Amino acid sequence: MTAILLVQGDITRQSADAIVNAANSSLLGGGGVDGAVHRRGGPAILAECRALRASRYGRGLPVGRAVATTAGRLDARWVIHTVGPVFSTGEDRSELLASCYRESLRVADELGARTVAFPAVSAGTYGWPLDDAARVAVETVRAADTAVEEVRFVLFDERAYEAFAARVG
Ligand code: AR6
Repeated sequence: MTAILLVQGDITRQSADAIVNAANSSLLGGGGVDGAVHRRGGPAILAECRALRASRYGRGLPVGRAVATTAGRLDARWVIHTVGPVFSTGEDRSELLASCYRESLRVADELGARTVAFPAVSAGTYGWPLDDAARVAVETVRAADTAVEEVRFVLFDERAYEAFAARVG
């Protein structure tokens, strides 16, 4: 059984085996969680991301997938970068959002990570409504077959925290 914990705060201040980054396909940084991860984690993370772009992910990391790098100066062993879908009213992309959580946990299992901190993937720049982002996140983690012992959702503000709390119950 994976324990689910909720924390309000900045995910880059967390201590965990792995911290998940809400990245984009370029893997080369951005705003929100991504900006904070690279700012606080330092240049070693970007250097590994560039190496991934030069090798395995020449065309970028596809939406719904996940890949690990060093965590640099963060208080973690790894950063797991995942690319959430942009929210669409015309198309149901929730399976891609669920895939972000499943794939991140699969990568965590490969690494041997036992504690994993997640942000609310896609719920910022990518426009996913918070309540539904929380639903997909919590349902997917609950259904996942993983050796991760603790999933910690780190929510930036009270609104996000409350949305997740309503789902966790
Ligand atoms: N700690 C925890 N949560 C945060 C933090 C933080 N430091 N900063 C923001 N959030 P977003 P996305 C919350 O935009 O929607 C980037 O430019 C935020 O309030 O980080 O998946 C990437 O490079 C929201 O609830 O990720 C991509 O281009 C949630 O984290 C794109 O944005 C996710 O917001 C990804 O967009």
